[in-house]
Amino acid sequence: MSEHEMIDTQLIQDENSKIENDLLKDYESLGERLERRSIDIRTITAKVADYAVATPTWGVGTGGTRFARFPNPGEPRNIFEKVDDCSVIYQLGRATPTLSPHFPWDRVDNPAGLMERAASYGLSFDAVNSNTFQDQPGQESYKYGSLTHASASVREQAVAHNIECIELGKALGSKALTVWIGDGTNFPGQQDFTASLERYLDSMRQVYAALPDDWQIFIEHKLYEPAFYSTVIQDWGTNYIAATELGEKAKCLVDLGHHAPTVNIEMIVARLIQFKKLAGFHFNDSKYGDDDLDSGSIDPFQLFLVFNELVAAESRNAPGFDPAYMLDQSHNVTDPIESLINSAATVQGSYARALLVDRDQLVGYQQSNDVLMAHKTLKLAYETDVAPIVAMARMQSGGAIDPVAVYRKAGYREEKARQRPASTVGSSGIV
Ligand SMILES: [Mn+2]
Repeated sequence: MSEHEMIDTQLIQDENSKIENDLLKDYESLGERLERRSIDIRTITAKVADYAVATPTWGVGTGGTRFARFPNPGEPRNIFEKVDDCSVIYQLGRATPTLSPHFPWDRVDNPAGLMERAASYGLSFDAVNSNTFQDQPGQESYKYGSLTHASASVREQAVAHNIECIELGKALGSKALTVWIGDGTNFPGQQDFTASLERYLDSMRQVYAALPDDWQIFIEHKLYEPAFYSTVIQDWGTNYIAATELGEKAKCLVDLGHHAPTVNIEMIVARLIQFKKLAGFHFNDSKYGDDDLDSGSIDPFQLFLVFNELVAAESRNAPGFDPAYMLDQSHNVTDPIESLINSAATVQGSYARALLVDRDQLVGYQQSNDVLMAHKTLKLAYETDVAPIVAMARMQSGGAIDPVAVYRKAGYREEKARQRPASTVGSSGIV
């Protein structure tokens, strides 16, 4: 357990005690129904309790759109305050023991002090993220690209930033660098497709060479935005090619919002697992063009189908299968702490549902081409209400049965609104 907590633990216990009996009844009832399907609810609960997803430090700031940003009161003003907010998400929800920092936003002179602050809450650091999609004061501009820029000096600057991120990450105990670039074009003819990818590979080979032995590099693709005609690392195919060209330590990161509409993401996940190139996930959801809506808020069935592939890989001990799980969301109209608590629970719930799939039965139906029953096998798991399992896992781990209700009752946001006067400079969330 951590040394200190942002939310009064007595409040959590008091609130839990009011609804604990209801939870026990729901849990027992679900346990009986699962027993009829030869599933032990306690085994599932233990797995769900062990499941963890990283919180993005940028996620606790208010996001925005290209039109405007409407800041929440009490926004964190620096990485230490972001860590404080992330600790609330972890304390109440118990699903998020790691943080994924973003540089240069989260750069500190004293990484040991930052680690200490995080550790005091029981938190540690996951993959670090570089940023070459935004200009920093006194630097050459990334307006026309970064790792793929036509100018060698801009590429060198972008490579150096990524190598610096590895150094900063080492000091924080991270083991992976996630690289997403905004590079691409808005006009046909603006750049040569082949030359820009070749420049990307040359730059990334230099970053790759700086990786410690026990580190990995996660490549994140994105179909479009900020570039609107072409993106250099636009899809999982180019991502896979780049990861294969670079070597074993390079893998492909799947951000759920970075695909064309209607793309079968779960199938991409299966392919990457099969060829040992799945780095992990940035969980979020998407309806049209936005890639940072709350996980499972738009298409929870898709999230379940992704987890169905993950659990299938886990149950057959797929070689090299060890994905990193992270949330990557931007919260424009909700309290980011509430959204992240809720999203982490949604992701856990999708994992729980996927654990309920009767895999032997599924294989049998697939072998005999019983299409309807194969589909119904998945649907039975998906349609099971797993909320009592997720709540029980949370309570047994010391969290709140109803974390959002406790968060509101604790008055954390109101307290921070008083302690953190609104900043007039910059923004602390992705826009
Ligand atoms: Mn992402």
